[in-house]
Amino acid sequence: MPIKLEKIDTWIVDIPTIRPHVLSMTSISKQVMMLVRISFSDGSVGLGEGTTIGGLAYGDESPEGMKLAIDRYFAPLLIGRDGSEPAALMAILRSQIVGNHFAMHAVETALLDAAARRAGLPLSALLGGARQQRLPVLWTLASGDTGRDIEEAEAMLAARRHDTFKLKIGKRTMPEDVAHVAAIKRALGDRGSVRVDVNQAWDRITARKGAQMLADAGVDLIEQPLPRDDRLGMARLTASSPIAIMADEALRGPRDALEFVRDSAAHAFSLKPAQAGGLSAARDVAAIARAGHIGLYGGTMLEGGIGTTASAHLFASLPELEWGTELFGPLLQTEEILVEPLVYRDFALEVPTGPGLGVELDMDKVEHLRRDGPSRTVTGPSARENV
Ligand code: MUC
Ligand code: MG
Repeated sequence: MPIKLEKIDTWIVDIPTIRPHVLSMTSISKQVMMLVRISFSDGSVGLGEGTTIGGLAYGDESPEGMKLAIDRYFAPLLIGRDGSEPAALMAILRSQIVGNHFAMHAVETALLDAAARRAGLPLSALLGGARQQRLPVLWTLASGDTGRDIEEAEAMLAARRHDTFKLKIGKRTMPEDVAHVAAIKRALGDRGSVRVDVNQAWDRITARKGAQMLADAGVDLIEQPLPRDDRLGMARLTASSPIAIMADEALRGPRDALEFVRDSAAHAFSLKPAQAGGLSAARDVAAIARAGHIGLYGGTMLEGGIGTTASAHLFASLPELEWGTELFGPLLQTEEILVEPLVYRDFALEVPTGPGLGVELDMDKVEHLRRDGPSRTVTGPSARENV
């Protein structure tokens, strides 16, 4: 019997971060999530999330734009249809809607979550099955202050939460940034591995010099040093750099992945399901990376619990993640919106094993935090500890 897709709810939720998070293009002190809930005639529901960084500063879609796109354009294409075949519904959306990768990802996650819950299987089972139940997770040091970053890294090491650190650079001059990174790497020594994310801020000559200086400072990898449209620059840097070059913002789906492989324009890919256009598109990116001998890294858009869990199911199903993951988004937020928080222990995230995503939204919390909700006062436990 067909299971009718009856209703799509979307909410925007604002959650402050535990400290300012400074990237080359913007600084954030709150994270804005667009949450989706899809309800079906058999009583089943599925959850999804579309989250980006700094409104429109990072990518082409904003949370408000995603909500509008889903309410106004996605929902009429889906409501009333048989909801039991997520791939068929996604094909309808993709035939009628151009781009909108983050919104597509949120809706596909909700469709797959509901299908997996109905089947009584974890979402990873619909993606081929989990190969691992614990994903290594790094932490991003991005306070903008060297001393504070070192203190933060020491606290994470002491708590056995993270031993790999990504430093956000690109806001200051390259030599200032390298001095900042080198000071942190010196303080951590062999206890912590360090990599950097330039978020597109360098030009070719700066990147060439910077790669050598960062290699000398003991850094392992440079993420998206050049503008996202400079693939030739990335290819030249990949050929000359003494340390690994990773593509992030430049990868917006399987086609970009294929061209990066063709042009040898990266040593590693940051796999981001939202940027790719959904979990199935991201799985295609991963397959292309493997075929092209490109290392994989499980990236994040600093999503909350729903988006982070969706990525975790995909990443857990991949044969290899040479560069680990950065699925720490919920830990950067001061409020927990899941009934049971995700478990981070011994430098890893434990992938939920229950049906679907295996996590539930705390709807009281969502009601309090949602932008158009009845009240914006939060009463539950707040102010997440730093570690
Ligand atoms: C990015 O560019 O990778 C992921 C981790 C983090 O600190 O920022 C994001 C975005
Ligand atoms: Mg990045």
